[in-house]
Formats: sequence, C-alpha cells, structure tokens
Amino acid sequence: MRYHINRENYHRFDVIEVNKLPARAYFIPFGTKDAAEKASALEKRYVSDKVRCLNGQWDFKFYPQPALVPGILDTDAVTFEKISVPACWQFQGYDRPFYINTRYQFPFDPPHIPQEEPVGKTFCWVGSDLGIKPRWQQPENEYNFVGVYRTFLEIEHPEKRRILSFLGVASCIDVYLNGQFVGYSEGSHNTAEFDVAPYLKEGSNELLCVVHRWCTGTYLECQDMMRNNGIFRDVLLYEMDENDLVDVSLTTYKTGSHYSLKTDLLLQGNDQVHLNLCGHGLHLEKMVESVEHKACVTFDNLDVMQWSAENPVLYDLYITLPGSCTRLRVGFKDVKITGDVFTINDAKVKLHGVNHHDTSPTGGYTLTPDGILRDMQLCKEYNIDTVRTSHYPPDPLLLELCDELGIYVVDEADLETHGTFSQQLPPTYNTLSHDPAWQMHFMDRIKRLYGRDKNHTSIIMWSLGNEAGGYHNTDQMCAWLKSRTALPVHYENAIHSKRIAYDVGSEMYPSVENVRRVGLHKRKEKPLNDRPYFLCEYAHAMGVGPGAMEEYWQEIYRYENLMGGCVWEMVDHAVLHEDGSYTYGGDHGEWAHDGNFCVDGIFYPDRSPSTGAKIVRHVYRPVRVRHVKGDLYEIFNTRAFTDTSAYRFTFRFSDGREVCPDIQVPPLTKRVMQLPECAAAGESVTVIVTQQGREVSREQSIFKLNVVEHVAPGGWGIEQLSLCDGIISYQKDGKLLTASAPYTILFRAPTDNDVDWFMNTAMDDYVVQTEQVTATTMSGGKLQVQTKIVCRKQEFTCTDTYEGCTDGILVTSTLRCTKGGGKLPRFGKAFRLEESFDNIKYHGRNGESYRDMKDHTQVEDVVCSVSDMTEPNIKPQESGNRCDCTWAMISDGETEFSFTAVDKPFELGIKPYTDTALLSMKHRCDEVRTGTYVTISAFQMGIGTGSCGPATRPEYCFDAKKEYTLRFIIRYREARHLRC
Ligand code: IPT
Repeated sequence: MRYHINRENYHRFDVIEVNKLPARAYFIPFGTKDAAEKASALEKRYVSDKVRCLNGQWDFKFYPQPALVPGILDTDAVTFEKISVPACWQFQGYDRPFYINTRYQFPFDPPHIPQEEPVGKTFCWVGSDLGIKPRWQQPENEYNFVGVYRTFLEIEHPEKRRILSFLGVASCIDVYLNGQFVGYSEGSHNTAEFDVAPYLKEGSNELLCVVHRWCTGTYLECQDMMRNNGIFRDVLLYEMDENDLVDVSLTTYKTGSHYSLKTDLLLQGNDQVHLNLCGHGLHLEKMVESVEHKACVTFDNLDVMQWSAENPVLYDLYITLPGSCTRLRVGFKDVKITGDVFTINDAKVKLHGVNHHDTSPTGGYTLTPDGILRDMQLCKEYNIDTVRTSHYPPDPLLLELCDELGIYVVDEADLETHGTFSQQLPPTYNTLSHDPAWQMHFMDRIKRLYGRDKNHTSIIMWSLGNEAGGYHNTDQMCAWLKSRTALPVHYENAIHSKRIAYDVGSEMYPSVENVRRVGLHKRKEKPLNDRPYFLCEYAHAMGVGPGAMEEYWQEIYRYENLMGGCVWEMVDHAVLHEDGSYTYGGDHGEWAHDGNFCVDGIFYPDRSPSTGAKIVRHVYRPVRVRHVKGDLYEIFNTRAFTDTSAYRFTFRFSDGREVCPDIQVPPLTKRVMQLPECAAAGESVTVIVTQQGREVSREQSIFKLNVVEHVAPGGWGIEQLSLCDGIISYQKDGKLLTASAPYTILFRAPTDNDVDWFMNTAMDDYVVQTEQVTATTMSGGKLQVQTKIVCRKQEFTCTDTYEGCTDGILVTSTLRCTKGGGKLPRFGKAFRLEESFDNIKYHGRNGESYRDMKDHTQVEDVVCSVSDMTEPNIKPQESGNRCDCTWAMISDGETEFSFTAVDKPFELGIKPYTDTALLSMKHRCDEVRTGTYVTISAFQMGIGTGSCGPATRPEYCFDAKKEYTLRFIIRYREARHLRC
C-alpha cells in the first residue's frame, strides 16, 4: 500500500496535533457489569471485550537518515524487520541508548530541530562529562532518525466508532491507515487518541505509524534520562457501541462531615445511563437521560469513609449503558491549604516521598504492568507514601495502583526545557516559558495531564512540569487548572521566575539551613514564607548515600508549613546487557553525555535495595522511638491517621531481655512514656516495629558502646612483630602472616557525592600520597615507627607505637599535620591479607554506614565474608564502611587476626581491592579481587549529597589541622586456638 508521508508535522511550530481527540479520562469499559467488576487494574486493558490491546510484534523499518524515508512510501516495497510494541527502539537493537541530562541532543535554536540535515554544531557550558566550561561539539552521523511501524488490524463491523489510543510515543507520531493519513500527535508521555472509524474497512487493515526521534515538542522534553524513542507504552483500540461512555469527570466535595460526588459524563450516543455507587455498605443507584451527549449526576450527602495513603478506602462507581459498563474506583479525600499549612482530611500530613521515573534496564521507558506494581509495592514496603511522577505523566496504571495501595501522587506534566539553561550564555530558564509563542505548546501539556488523570483519588497536587522556567506560560497553565480543580498547583521552577511559587513553595536540593529558614518564615524569597513548602527533590541518592537525610526531617517535623518532600530518585537508570553487566552514559558511544549521573536511585536497576533505600525506609518510619532516660522513651507517631495500636513493638535489649509493650499514641503526636521493664541496660535497645507481620522499622538506642578502656601490659611481646626495612609484619614460625606493612590511609576513593559541579572532591589532595618511615625506635618493650606522609598540599607525621599487652599488641597511631589544612577525609591504618582471609566477624553497625548515614543500621554481632563488605554500586566507589565497631576478626580458617577498639570505637572497612585501585574502576566488572584489605579508621568524613545538593555537613567533616589518635589492639591466633 502507498502512503504520502507527511514531512512537516514533526517540525512545524504551529502544529502540535492533527485530528487528535481532546484529552479524556483513562478507563476501560466492558460489555457487562460482571466483567467490569472482576477485572483488576493490572489486567483490565488486556481482557476487556470492548478494548483491544494491539501490543505484539509489529513490522519495523529504521531510517538512519530522515531523507531516506520515501516521500511516497510503498509498504509492499519495504523490507520490514520486527520490533516489539511497546518498546524503545534503543533497547531493540536500533540506534543506541543515549544518556544526557540538561542538554538537547541538537543545537539549541528553538523552535528549529534538525530535519533532514545532519545535526549541527552544539554549544553547552555545563555537563557531567566536562564540569563547567564552554564547549562546542560537532556530532557525527547524528540525524533525526525515523522509525516506521506497521501492523494489521482485523476488523468486523467497521461502522462502529473506534478510538485508537497510544499511551506513549516518543517523540511524535504520524498515524496512517489503509493508505490514508489519520493524524499527528506530540507530547511523548501524553495519551494520543484518534477516531479511526472513517479509515477502517471490514477485514484486514494496515496501520502505519511514523515516529521521529525529535519534533518541536522535544524542546519541552529535556528531562534528565536516557533519551529513548518509539511506541513505548501500550496501544489500545476502543471499540464503542452506539451509546457508550466517551469521558467522565468525577468531582468530590466535602460539606461538614459528608461528601458529594458529581459525575459529568460525555457520551457517544444519547441514552439512559445507570450509575451505581457501592462499597463498604453503600448501595446507591441513579439513572439519568443524556442530553446532547452529556449527563450529570450527583450523589449528595454521602456518609463515606475518607481515603488516605494510610487507609486507601475506595468505592466503586459503575457507569452502565446498553452493552457497556465501566467501573471507576472512587475515593473521598479533602486536600486543603489553610494559611501555610497543607492538610489532607484536615490532618497536617507530612509527605514521605520519592521521585519515580519510568525506567527499566531492559526496556528503557517501557515498564510492564508487573514492573509498575512492583515499584509501587516497593514504595509501600519502604515507608514511602508519596510519589512525584518525575517528570511526566506515568502509565495510568501507576495512578490506579496508587489509588488502591494508598500512595499520594504529585502528578507532573511532560515538560522540561533544561537546555535553555545549559546551552545558552547567559543561562536563563525562561526562554520558552516566558515566550507567548510557546503558550499553546505549554497549555497542551497541562490539558493532557489533567484530562487523562483528573479522576484519580491519589493525586494530591498537580505539577506544571520540571525545570522549564516560568511566568507567562506557566501562569496560563496554572490559571487553566484553577478553573477546573481545587487541588493545589505545584511547580518548582517558578523559583527561577518572578512568580517564585504557585500554591505551594517548592525547591530542589536546598540546604537544611534554607529549609529551616522557610520554617521560620525568614526566606528572602517572600512567597516561600507564606504558603506550604515542598522539597520536590532532595537527598540526591547517587552512589553511596544519601547522607544527612535525617537532618531535613528534623526540620520538617518541627515546622507545620514544611510538607515533606521527595528523595531524588527511586531507581538507577542503566542498561542491562546479556552478560549481566550494566552500562550508563558514555558507554554507548554518545558524543555527549552525563556519565553515571543517571545512576542515582535508592534501588539498583533490578530493584534490589541499595543502602539508600534502607536509609529512606528508616527516615520515613511511621513511629520513632527515642530513649530519654531510665525507663522513659519518647514515641513519635509520625502518621496522620493511624494510631500506634496498629503496630506491635518489640524492645530487644542487648542484655537479652525482650518486652513487647502496648503503645497508644494518637496520630501526629509525640509522647514520653514510661515503659514497663524498659530501663536502659546493657549496650543498647533495638525497637522492632511490625504491622500485620511486616517489619516497618528497626531502630536502636545505644546506651554505651563497650570499648576497652584499660589496657594491661604484659602477655604479648613485640618480638612477635618483625621489622625489616621499616616494614612491620607479623610472623609466626617463620611464616609471614601479613602480606604488607600497615599503611596509613587519609583518603577514600571518592563517592559520587564527593564530586561537586566543578568536578572537585575533598579527596583530590590526598589521592596521591607517599608515606616514608623517618624513624624507628625500640625501647622499653615498645616499638615506635614514625612516618612522613606527603600529599598534594598537606604533610603529616604519623607516629605509631606498638606495645605488648595482655590481649595482643596495642597500636597507638597519632597523626599530626605539619603543612597545609582543609578537610581530612579519613584517618585509618590499612593491612593487606591474602585473599584466603575471607571469614569476617565483627561487633559494630550491621551494614554500610558513615557518620551522616548510620541510624538505619544497628550495632550487633555480624558474621559475613569479604564480598558482603562492599556494595554493588553500578559505578564502583568507596563503599561498605561500618561505623561504631568495637571488635573485628578476620580469618582464613587457619589463622585469625582480630582488632579490638581502645577508648573509642573504630570504623571498619574490608575490601577485596585497594582503595587506590577503586579510583579507576568504572563498572562492576572492574572489581577484581587482589587480596583482603582491612582498614581500621579513627574516622571517615560523612557522605552528604554533594553530587547534586549540599556537600557533607561540617559536623561530619574533620579538620586536617587537628591531631588525631587511633588506638586498637591487634592479635593473631592459630586455628587450634580459635574461639569456638
Ligand atoms: C534536577 C532534575 O530535576 C532532575 O531531573 C535530576 O536531573 C536531578 O536534578 C539530578 O539528578 S536538576 C539539577 C540540575 C538541580
């Protein structure tokens, strides 16, 4: 069949759609009420007898140059290959994944995008691959690629009205049927629907879709993610009856303690509509005749239970017409802003949120229904009650699941123009957002967001987009929403325009101090002081971290105007390969990229939790328990609707006692309680909180760590140490037990959070470090070794004293700075052992912990092996530190070395490679084991969130000019003497 291919729609500034239907609510009708009732949210679009899902293997032809697409395309002459629908073509063997953050993949010259010519020279001044410096680049072989899709539809009764619905296509789509042009759409994450009845015939029908890599709309889609293309969400064909439901808008109002539900219906024909509202003892029926395809029914004075994330009560609304029944799930909630306080159902809720991108290591933007369910279930499991759909509307299934599972949603428009900032000098956010010429494009994004998602109970705020500047066009978007919905409007980037804020103030990555200033109404940006304030992004979870997340929550719980916020972000973006390896920006031959900046989730790409997820779960715990003194504990119920009687509390003392008191603390209340048999004793108490058998939190109050305070001389002698060329080693029967001398470590391999926007880290001064023995003395049974350590700008002397004591050899190491200053990343002594030393026991934090991120772990006895002591970061970096250790032992089954803390606990690091080797590792496969490297540290600086936010807070940093002492006892034993 022959098609005249449209060569204009994708680049015409005045065309954002052709023949596209107005936005309408997403719902799935069925032929009978019974069928509508039975189908779950997950399955309904695949099982309905009135909706056909067109997913499957489609024919596909990839054109690496747009000029190669024939003006008249004869499908009989094309050699098609196969592609899955839905899928991103970069994940199906065409083009390649391309990760770039704040830049467009083409020169910034709005509204022009590359058409048939190769991509021209691009300018930018900031990027993770270059830091901050102007740069021009000429991409090679980059074009506005085109993908042509074809499939066949078997049609009976072509006279029926049929709506072809694309839930997501990047970047745009021209639709053709049986040789005829049907329509055009842009707005990748917005549903595009076409009335296709006029083009269909009985029997086989050829559907052809032309998808361009970029269109004018791409200027509005500069989100920080892999830039994927294709028909990436489900394609549905609605087959409608003469009288059928076209659209429905639900509005709920609260009057006194009762609700009303108003339903506005748009119908295909004109008939009687039956509405049935039921659930939780409610059975209400109404019937209405439609007039001019419209009908409105209100259910008044409803005595219903309210919906919240904590108790997601939903009712069912059945809308029945002859041959059609649609079930909508309805919840009743009341979102208000009173003064500067945000409330849901009159409660001053705090939003414990996360940013969620649609990202799959095997599918890019394409998530399976089970994948979406798994993500939302993970939120529930990790005490996350809010999702911001960064930075576009999700698959509507995600919203249905949030309604059902109980997750608040900040639903965001598909809008980001970040390249206006990074590709222009002077940088400005507002180039497009303040230009009325772009108004129609901006408006389309909000109309489609609202039109599709308006009925979801879980949505508590609408978000105009992300990092897209503001003022003229965003004002219009906001005003349009205001004319339709009472829900608050959120838009962070208003902060970069004169508007500053819409209904709620919002910021990303502010310091704790700035958040506190909002709490105190003292921000110089006045609109942040007089309305609720939301952290739309904070706690950047790239690599190890986020550090110091708790500090934000101390403020959020303190001030009523602080609503909470969303951690950046839920899942690492990476590409999984057949050999099990992951790649990120720059690994796919991208001519410009932002490296691993996309690997910044609290979950790894396969959704296994990284430490970040454990931190979030802890900070977001529903009940906080703090030991005050003696048998007094403060219980803080952070949830807004759930009494603590919903939980079971187990207080497990380190002295072996365990008590399970009944605790009654109302929502959003703090109470100090005297708990029976709960006096402080032993080292610590761990409080385990469960709900319906599921552990929701585990937190520990430490009374006092058991460190050795008095070391008695004698027993061991330093003759067990051997000294040769200044190298100290431990020998037994002539056998060298340590493979190298202990050496001093002052740095750590930078974590992602150590690297700032200028590509600098606090470690830079210490990466190249030499250590030379300057003196050794042996006297009075003590061996003293003095070394000189020279770093880039700093110099130190380190004095190590070894003396025999009853339990082994006491090591006292003192570090003094003799030149330079600044921050000292770490002070530790490292030992290399052979690879065979793999069995570890220690008493300390039972998981990765650093000074500003340790409360998610507990001090206890841990048994593990070397591989458990580092974290599988997608880009290897420092990891696996253990704080608050009082004892550690490592053995190869024959010989064991143990380290006992003296005076203060130490931090323990055990790695299968050196910290220096880590510096050049890029992927997991680089983590080649070369031994067992044990580091006993006096300290290591905290982590912070400096990859995109505040660096390590001063209280977790160490001044290089101060003197530091590390003391521990080291001993070894042969197997026959090992403890049982
Ligand atoms: C901010 C973006 O909104 C988000 O998409 C992501 O890029 C995040 O940061 C960092 O990972 S923008 C940033 C430049 C403040």
